Amino acid sequence: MTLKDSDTKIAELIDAEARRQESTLELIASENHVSKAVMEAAGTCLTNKYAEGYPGARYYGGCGYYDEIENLAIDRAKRLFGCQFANVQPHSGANANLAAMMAMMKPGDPFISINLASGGHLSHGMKLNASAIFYRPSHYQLDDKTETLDYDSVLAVAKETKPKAILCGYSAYPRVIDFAKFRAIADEVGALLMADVAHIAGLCVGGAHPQPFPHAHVVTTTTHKTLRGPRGGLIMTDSEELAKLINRSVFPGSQGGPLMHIIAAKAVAFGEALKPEFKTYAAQIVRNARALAEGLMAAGYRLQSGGTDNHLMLVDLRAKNEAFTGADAEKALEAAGMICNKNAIHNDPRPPKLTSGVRLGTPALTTRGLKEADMKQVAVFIDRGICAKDDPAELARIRSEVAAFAGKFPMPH
Ligand code: DSN
Repeated sequence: MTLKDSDTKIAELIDAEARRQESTLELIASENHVSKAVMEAAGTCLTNKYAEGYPGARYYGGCGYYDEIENLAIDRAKRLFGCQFANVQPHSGANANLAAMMAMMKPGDPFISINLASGGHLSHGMKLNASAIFYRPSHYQLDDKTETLDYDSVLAVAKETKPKAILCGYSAYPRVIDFAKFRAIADEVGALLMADVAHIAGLCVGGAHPQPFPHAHVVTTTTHKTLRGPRGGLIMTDSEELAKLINRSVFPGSQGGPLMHIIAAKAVAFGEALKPEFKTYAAQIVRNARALAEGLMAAGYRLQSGGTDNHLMLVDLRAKNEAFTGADAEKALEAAGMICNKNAIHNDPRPPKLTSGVRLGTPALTTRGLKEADMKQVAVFIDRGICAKDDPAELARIRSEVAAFAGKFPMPH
């Protein structure tokens, strides 16, 4: 029985969501549109089975095909990132990070990272997260003038706190990360370097951002952002010793049965990312981000750090109008058919629920085939949408123009 026949309500909601995605412009920097092949693999009979354990060492019978699938996913991940070991079982990026921390540290051990408000992730030591409940985070800073990473601050905080691990990799950082510099600091203080490349993974493997290996001891990522796979996590290392600890920390340390349908979809996505076309895609994401950034700056907005080197940008709305908030902009843009999230700007005086900025990214629009000239048009739509925040009629007009524009760019097939 099809979904439509067995559960009309859910089928209708899924159809409505598909129409929403088609008719809007997806600018959330951490989202993407996966291929039909990835989606197909995720929606298969592989969801039926328990496969606790690892290939060749499962706790259930009947896992022969699952071993082959998981081994393919592992091999492809290793080829993509150029490393020796990969664990493809983490259900999410946060799970991957927790397991990586369990492998690197004992409860109570200190580590350093950037805090959430400066572009970090909640699993990098936000006070309510397991990473801060079980470990002891301290934070290095961005340089106030350049609004980019302050490597002197990384070294100073590392020397002061003697961390077991140094975390780099961020959720809202528009510039290149110098993994070699981080490794030199880690070596100087005797810490392990963990790079959470969730946001930039697709750029790293596509040649549009330096790779974290061989510098990082441990690399974690999600699989669904620039990497364009199903929602999930991944942990890698070059160290056999750490690989054993990582495997143990994922299962049985923090997870039970792996989501084998998702692991199959990860394998498909990794296979896609190994193709030459993916390099073209990664380069286009960055070119599109630059074009969007230029369009927005020309319209009077300020970008944190003055621009972008990767897939995302932080737009400081105050340069356009001191009264504009991220919350208002996010709402107005959604009404106008453009989906993004409010985001704090460095040293933002406004609280996290309000903020003075929005975070915009180009991975999803690039998947739909938009190029630089199209991004200039998107910048015009964004500016019009934000400026019309108190004018529902104008927002509705923009919404229909955006839908017509989006219709020119098909979803992946
Ligand atoms: N929540 C994700 C983001 O939007 O950046 C990070 O995992």
